Parts: sequence; structure tokens; C-alpha cells
Amino acid sequence: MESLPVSVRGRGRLFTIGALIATLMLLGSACSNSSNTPSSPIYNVFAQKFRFHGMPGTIPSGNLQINFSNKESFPITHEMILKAMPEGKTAQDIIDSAKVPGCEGGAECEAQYLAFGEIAGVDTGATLSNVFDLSPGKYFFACWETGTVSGGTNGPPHLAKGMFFQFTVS
Ligand SMILES: [Cu+2]
Repeated sequence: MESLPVSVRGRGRLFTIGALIATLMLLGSACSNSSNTPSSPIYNVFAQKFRFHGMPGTIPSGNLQINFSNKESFPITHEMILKAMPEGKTAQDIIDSAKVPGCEGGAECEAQYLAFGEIAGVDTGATLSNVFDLSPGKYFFACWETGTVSGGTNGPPHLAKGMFFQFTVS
């Protein structure tokens, strides 16, 4: 009679320890899952005043993650289209290519350049992420969205206003 509470307590403790071990095993497997993934650099890029901010001018090759935020003070959609910088072209050449009337609206203009992925359709206040795998070379981000500060939708592509950022993958 007197030993009953002891054994109940004992079982209770065993159960508690068992639950603790199960929890630790779960935590352990969660940890080992994340440590199995090679850690790739993360860049927090944001759009503000029709410019890209926060991306280094030179980054190492390989996998990378970009979190792209739209930090405008008015409602507008931006995008971060990642393209190869064509040999022999300057930043001004790329910006000017979006001023050609036939290119307004983006699609054809955009297709001129070799694509390496994108983060598109990012409204003011939002952040979207994507992963990229880049080999050494010269690249740029551009935005071909055509929204305006006053809420219109048929403005010039933002690239024509200078929404462009060039960087090197070494
Ligand atoms: Cu834009």
C-alpha cells in the first residue's frame, strides 16, 4: 500500500523523461535537417524611390537567397528581374533600352536579356524571397513594371527611370 504512490511517481517521472527525450530527438532532427543544408548567403534587397538598395556590388558564386522588399511610401508594384549583363553594354544602354516605345510594357524589352530568375509582383510593404545559383559573371536587376506614383498603370517601365542595379559574381 505504501509503495504504490512511489511507483506511480516513478512511472510519472519515467513518462516525463520519455517525453523529454522524444522532444529532444525531435529538436535534434530539426537541427540536423537545417545543418545539412549548406548555408548560402542571404541578401536583403529593397526597392525605394525606384532604386534597388542593399545588394553588394560583388558577391561570391553559388547559391544565394534574396529577400526582396518593396519599401515605397505609396502603393506600387515592383519586381526584381535578374539578367545577365551583355558583353560590351553599359548601365545606360540597359536603361535606354526600356525607353524605346516598342518596349513599353516590358515583355519584349525584358526578353532581350538572358534570364537568371526573378522576384516579381512585390507590392508596397511586401517581401518575397527566392534562391538563385549564379556562376561568375556580370549581372543586373531591373524592374519593368509600369505603375506610377499617382496610381496609374501605363507609365514607362521603371527601368527607364533608372531602376537598375549591376553587380559582379566572382
Ligand atoms: Cu518597379
